[in-house]
Amino acid sequence: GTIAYDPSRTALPLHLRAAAVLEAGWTGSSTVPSRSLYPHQWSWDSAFIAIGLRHLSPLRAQTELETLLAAQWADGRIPHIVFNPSVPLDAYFPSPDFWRSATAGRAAGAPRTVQTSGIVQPPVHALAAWLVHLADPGLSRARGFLTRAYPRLAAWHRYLLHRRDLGGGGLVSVVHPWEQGMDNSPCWDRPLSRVTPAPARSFRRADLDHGSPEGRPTDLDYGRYVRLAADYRDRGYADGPGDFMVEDPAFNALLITSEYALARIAHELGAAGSARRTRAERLTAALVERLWDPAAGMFLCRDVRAGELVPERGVAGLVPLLLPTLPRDLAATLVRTVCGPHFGLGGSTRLVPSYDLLGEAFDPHRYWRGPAWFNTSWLLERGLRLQGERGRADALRRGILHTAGASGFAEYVDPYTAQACGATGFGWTAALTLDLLH
Ligand code: 9YW
Repeated sequence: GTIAYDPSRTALPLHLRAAAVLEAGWTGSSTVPSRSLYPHQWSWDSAFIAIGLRHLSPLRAQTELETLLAAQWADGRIPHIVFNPSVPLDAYFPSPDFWRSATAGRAAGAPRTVQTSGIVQPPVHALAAWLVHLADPGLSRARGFLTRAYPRLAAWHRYLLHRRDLGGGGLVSVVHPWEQGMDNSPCWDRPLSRVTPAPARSFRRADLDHGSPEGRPTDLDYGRYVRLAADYRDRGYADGPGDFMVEDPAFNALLITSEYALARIAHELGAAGSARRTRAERLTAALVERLWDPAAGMFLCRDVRAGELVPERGVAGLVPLLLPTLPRDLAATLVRTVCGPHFGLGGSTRLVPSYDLLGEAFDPHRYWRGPAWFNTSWLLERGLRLQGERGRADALRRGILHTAGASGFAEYVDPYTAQACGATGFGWTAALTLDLLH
């Protein structure tokens, strides 16, 4: 084959290499997660990418979020993919002709001018908008960035809190593993086992053209993903009880973190943020009440259909370290769990694995079933710092920067050897590297 010039692998300083990755992924209005594997705009990728992009170009970072927000549905949902019309249909599955947002999503208020998926991803956006604003408040005010973003972000949170409280306990449920963002985490195995897979021959996976099968979800997983998404679509993307409903600790902790950011945004715009802060505290209490597992020493997922916690330790259960009103003893327990045998931070691992090192389903190379990812490590770095764990946060920061550079900004890495897996030149890996360098 040909040897392509790959700026992510040269001897340039880390920040220039990271900047080159983001430059290569910029389409003119947003950034692709990966040119090969993910050639459209992804919702939580864009939030993380904007957080890094703000250090290179605050204007581009604002534009990244504005492009995503422009695809918001009238019911408030922010779709997990905004499709690029100039990319061939068969470059990614499921493509726009699967989701049929403009027709199937009409009642839910899907946009007419742009094609999107109909599910969502974790709400990192208000946090991203606030951090982007802080990078250049003068430009942000001059462009009315927050004035325009605020009502959309508020409607997004309203959608989640009012349409997605399927468990009735105040927390948000995801209705598809793709919504939580950790597609094939072992945490979904049990709730997914109730879903009848769509026949393998009824769809064609495009991911296997680019990624190696051992590092990707299985065909059986995909059959279930397709079935769940098609059923949701065929119900007109209306929200209500379904086969798969899970309250996830990372999704909800990110909503709470973004609710605090919305309080700050409201204050910047001259409104009161106190009601949002009170709500964030109430949600934190609900998270503890519904998802904390004292025996595991961490948060677990709640399978709403079965009415029980899922006995699997995923990295999502550590993300509530981000929450400022987490009870002290729980925060201390979480820190012990991150550094203990199940996640190994500072011992056997330098980045945090996506799943329990001692879990039965652990696989160091298969996507969200063990490999370490950079967005979750970035969130935990922030969480450790917030909880006053400066030494551990500094060590994790060094681990992220070293591994990102050495792996060519990999999508994910083997948590023990740091060997690169999936795509290289990956958007949020480069963006969050830039953020940690600042
Ligand atoms: C897929 C884009 C997305 C991420 C998800 C990740 C993966 C899409 O890629 O999902 O085809 O599997 O799991 O979190 O947003 O980077």
